[in-house]
Amino acid sequence: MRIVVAHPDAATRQQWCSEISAQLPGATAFGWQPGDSGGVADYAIGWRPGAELFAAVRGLRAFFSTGAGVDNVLGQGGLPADLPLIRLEDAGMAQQMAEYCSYEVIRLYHQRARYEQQQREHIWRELEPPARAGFGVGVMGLGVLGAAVAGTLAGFGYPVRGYSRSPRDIAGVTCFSGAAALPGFLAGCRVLILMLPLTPATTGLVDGDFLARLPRGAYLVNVARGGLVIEDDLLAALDSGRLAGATLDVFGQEPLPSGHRFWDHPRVRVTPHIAAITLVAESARQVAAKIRQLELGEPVTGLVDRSRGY
Ligand code: NDP
Ligand code: OXD
Repeated sequence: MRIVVAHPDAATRQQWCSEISAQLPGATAFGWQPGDSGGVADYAIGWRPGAELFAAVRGLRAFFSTGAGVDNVLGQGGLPADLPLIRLEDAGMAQQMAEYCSYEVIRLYHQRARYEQQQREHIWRELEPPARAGFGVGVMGLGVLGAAVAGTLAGFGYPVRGYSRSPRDIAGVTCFSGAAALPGFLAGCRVLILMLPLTPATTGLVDGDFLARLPRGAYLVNVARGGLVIEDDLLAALDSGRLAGATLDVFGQEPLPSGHRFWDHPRVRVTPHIAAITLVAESARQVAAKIRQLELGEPVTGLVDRSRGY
């Protein structure tokens, strides 16, 4: 069996080849980048593969995304319409995501930015904590990662609400679904965490009208994809103080250009798309297990529904 790894970073490509070879003895794993000749392979694994891969490599039976999101694969074009596209499911990302989001929520609830300011000014003053019952935390997207984030925050005792396309049931989480429920969901979000995939239906969803439905002084955490948000509308809401702040891990353009206003905005916290990084060893174990199932003719989970885009 031949497995091609198409990842833009050479070291990551190499790591995937080693881990997959260790998991599937007998298989030949080889790296590919644009400009390389292709040949024949049974499976491809990659991130932003580009149309050139699919023109160069023949015989593919499935493509495995090295991320949970597949917009980077679908958005590039060239993926044959009948080639199964399989994404990572958790593979160590749910815990990271739950920790990243909990850190932001707990920091806000405990007013750590104000205490840090007080320290700079040598002020010793206890601040009144917000009423917990009024501190609604909304998680938009209740899939593998969103459900873990919502469940973890509910475990901390926050009033957590979640929103998804189809109805979900998560212990301790008030679940909303469908477009008609969106205004009611947003109205109760003191903090809104975006955990949606980037699809035709979610691109640009978070615009001025959407943000205006959040309570005044709400806080946005985007750990999903930058393309969900109309950046100018977000900046306007932050400038006016309608939104108290935003923690942004993902952006329309990555790396975030050095001149972008987000970098220095006093109400914005920026991280470089690290909310949940791909753990190669764990992910390769998951991909190898699915390859073994496919080889046996068994169905696998994580198959992307191309009509939905996730
Ligand atoms: P899943 O596919 O498991 O979950 C997606 C969720 O979003 C589902 O609950 C789905 O609803 C919901 N959804 C999709 N479209 C809509 C819509 N139009 N309206 C309402 N709800 C919708 O994805 P994961 O949880 O595994 O990952 C989520 C995203 O996180 C990824 O797509 C990726 O973009 C991002 N990500 C970011 C990382 C980072 O480091 N910043 C790392 C990893 C992932 P339903 O339940 O009805 O299907
Ligand atoms: C992913 C990501 O989709 O890293 O896994 O963003």
